[in-house]
Amino acid sequence: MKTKLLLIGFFTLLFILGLTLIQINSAGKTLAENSAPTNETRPPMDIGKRDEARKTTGVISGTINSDFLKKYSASQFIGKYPAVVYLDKVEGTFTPSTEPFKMDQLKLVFLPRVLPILKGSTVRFLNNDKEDHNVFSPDVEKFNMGTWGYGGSKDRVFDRTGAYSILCDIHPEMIANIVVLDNPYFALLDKKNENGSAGFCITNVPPGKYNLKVWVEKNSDLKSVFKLFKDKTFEITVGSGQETAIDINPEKK
Ligand SMILES: [Cu+2]
Repeated sequence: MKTKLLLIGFFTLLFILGLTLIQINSAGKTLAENSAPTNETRPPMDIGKRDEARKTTGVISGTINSDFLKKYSASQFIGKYPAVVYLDKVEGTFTPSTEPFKMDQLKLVFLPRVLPILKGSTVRFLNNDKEDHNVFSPDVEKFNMGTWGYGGSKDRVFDRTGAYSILCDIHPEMIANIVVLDNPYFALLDKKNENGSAGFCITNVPPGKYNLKVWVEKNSDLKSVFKLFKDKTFEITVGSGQETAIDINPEKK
């Protein structure tokens, strides 16, 4: 009888322990999902397509080692550097997603700070602040979308490639960037690595030889970094089913 009771007690404990572990695990996951950057822009691929893509395309995984990273921390820019790594001149026609990308205005900040998109994509500008905001850009097509208040939104299609500073004429400190690109092979420069470099990863790249370029926000104190990368290209060859690594240092000849 005593052994039976002990056994029941033991299994009940195991059961409770199991439940607690599951809870901790799912809580951890939610936390990670919440802190994930909001500007992951590509829609998810179904698994069959993804496996196929893995066999026929390649991945570029790189790091950028530059003094600029030593000066700036990604946290200054809400988790990501205001920089985009992209492939220049890739042949083919690319269809933008029909889903609009979102750029919010919250606590007097544009979110995300940098939004790279494929040409022809739509951006939905939101306002989740209790005060009015405006959206305008002095770049490329030059536009002013007007001013609106809490809960409102306006859409805009970006048909011309180039980098647009996104500003608000009510709050001069507000800034974001929309980088309109000719092809979908681009990535945001991600968080800082332990060695002081920053990482990026471009997936589903068709095999071939490419020129990789880096765009950096040209405003404020990043102007010098923008110039550093402006006319630089970095050659890279991508093989199918392979991951190609590249280490970029713009200061090195
Ligand atoms: Cu504003």
